Formats: sequence, C-alpha cells, structure tokens
Amino acid sequence: MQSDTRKKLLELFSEANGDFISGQKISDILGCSRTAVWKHIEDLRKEGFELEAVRRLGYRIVSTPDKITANEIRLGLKTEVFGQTIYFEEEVTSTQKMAHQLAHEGAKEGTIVVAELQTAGRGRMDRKWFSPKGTGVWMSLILRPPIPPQKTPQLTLLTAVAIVQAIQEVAGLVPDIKWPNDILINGKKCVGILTELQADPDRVHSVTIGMGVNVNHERDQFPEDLRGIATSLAIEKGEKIKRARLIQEVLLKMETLYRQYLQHGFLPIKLLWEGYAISIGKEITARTLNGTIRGFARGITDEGVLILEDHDGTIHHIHSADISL
Ligand code: BTX
Repeated sequence: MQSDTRKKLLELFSEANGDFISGQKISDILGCSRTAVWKHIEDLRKEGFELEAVRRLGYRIVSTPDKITANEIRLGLKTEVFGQTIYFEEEVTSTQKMAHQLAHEGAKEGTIVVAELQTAGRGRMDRKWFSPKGTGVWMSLILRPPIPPQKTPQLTLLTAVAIVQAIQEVAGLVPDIKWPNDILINGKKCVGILTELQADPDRVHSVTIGMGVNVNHERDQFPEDLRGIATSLAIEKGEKIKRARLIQEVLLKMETLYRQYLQHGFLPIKLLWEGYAISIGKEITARTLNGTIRGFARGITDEGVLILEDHDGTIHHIHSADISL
C-alpha cells in the first residue's frame, strides 16, 4: 500500500475512534474502488492490525499492532534526555554491541538502541539471552555518569527499581527484585539487566545498560530449558502489553531516578530497592567465581554490594554472584 493511502486510512480509523466506517465512505475519501479498499484492509491485517468487517456497517479497527519503531517510542515520550536519540533496528546481534560502538563514537548520554530481534542477545558472564522477534523489549541505554567505576553496580540496582516501577504503572503487576539484576514475577524471571562499562581506573567514559523484558511471549514460545524459570508480563497479566508504552515509562522512571541519584547519591535508590527485594533477610545461596556460600542476606552496602552472613557469623561482601533462595 502506498504510504500516503495508508496514512489517510489510518487517520480515518483514528478519527472514527473504534466506530464502523462504511466501505463507500472509505472509497470516496481515498478516491479508489471498493475492491481497492478491501485490498488496503487486507494489507493492514497483514501488518498486524485487527479489523472487523460487518456487512452494511463497514469496517472498524479492533486493535493496532504491537510494533516498536522509533516513532512509536517518540510519540508520547515524556523525558528530556533519555530516549531523545533513538537507534531502532529490526534485527541486530546484540543492542549492547551496537550501543558500545555508538558510545565509543561519542554518542550522547540518553541515547538508546532498540531492536525487534537479537540474534546473539547476551546475559552476564557471556550467557545467552533469549530475544525472539516482536515479543520483548530489547534495549540498551548509554549513560555518561560522573562517578568512579566502582560505583557503577549501583546503576544496575537503579535500573531494576525503574523497571519495576514502570511494570507496575503500565501492567499493574508488582514484581520482586532478586539481587543484583533479576526481576521476577511469581518466582519466574521476566527481566534481565546487564551493565557494562568503558572506563579508565578512575573515570567512567560510558556505561551501557542493557535491558531485556519478556513482554508478550506466550508460555510455549519459550524454549524448553527456560519454560520452568522464565515468564512474560502477558502470561502473568493475562493480556498483551504495548511494548512502546513500556519503553516510554522505563525511560521516564530511569531519568527521574538517575537525576535523583546524581543529586542525592545512592541512599534514596537503596531504600526503594530494598522495598522491592525478596532476598533480604532470607537464607540464600550465593554462587560466586570463588565458591558457594550459604547464609542470610543482611542487606546491601552503600555501594550496592550484597552483605551475606554465613552460619559461623562471618560477614561476606558479595560483588558478583548468582543467588538462589
Ligand atoms: P543473566 O546472566 O542474569 O541471565 C542469563 C540467564 O537467564 C541465562 O543463562 C538463562 O538461564 C536465562 N535466560 C535467558 N534468556 C532469558 C529470557 N528471555 N527470560 C528469562 N530468562 C532468560 C541477564 O543476564 C541480563 C540480560 C540482558 C539482556 C539485554 S537485552 C538488551 C541488551 N542486549 C543484550 O545483548 N543484552 C541486553
């Protein structure tokens, strides 16, 4: 369909606000035959629009497709900096990889890279992140915080709080955070966060925060090995969520928290984070590169490091680990 015909047709449906428009009216306004109208409607269906056709009444739009394009993200974005520069790709190996390159070339703070599909999405420690087409939010955000490199793990916790708040706002679900970067609903992971930095020993050049949110996956869309441990917002909510809307809200919450963080430090973020954390006060197992420790999670330090007390009463500071409850 020619893009101006498509635009006119979408405008007509938008003005109709969910009501029927007769085929005759569409054909008059678009200046084409009734058969051509029918073809245009079929084209929209192929693009993911749900349209109802009723004899004598005409056509009405039931739902628009859940596409994420740069325009969908921009329309209604309430931030000042985050997401104001958008790189959108239908397919990338990893948004992190592309964002690193852009950061290296001098991309501004707040630049985002978003893709519909990642062929090599990655998690921490070179693990894989399952990132199929059209169902998730696969996004990387470039930051240039004036903080020393050892403080960057705090940004992972800040991101977790922002995503939890955005999910609450958009989907009405209340997820839990498991230190440091898992966001769970009903015990299953629906979000992964990967914070990577380019830095000298005393100065951060850029931080790239990768966020993967399972939004509209159905249960059988997950590969078998993830089915028992992963979930999506749609599975938990029982209905689909508009991904562009979620992206806008994540960016807004992140920008607000990031400003607060630069002005007042980590304490306000830490307090919010503790309010969502499930592991604090519980007995947990931490698998680190140096071995496994079992004990009680006593909290996090002002740096965002996990404090673990083992059964001998020894206190361990855990910088990086996988946690199980
Ligand atoms: P992680 O190392 O904490 O989690 C990775 C582990 O999570 C995998 O080993 C697997 O068991 C499980 N897993 C893989 N895919 C999924 C999924 N879709 N849902 C739930 N569990 C899964 C978490 O690492 C950090 C992930 C960041 C992903 C984003 S997407 C945008 C950006 N680009 C990129 O390449 N990575 C980030």
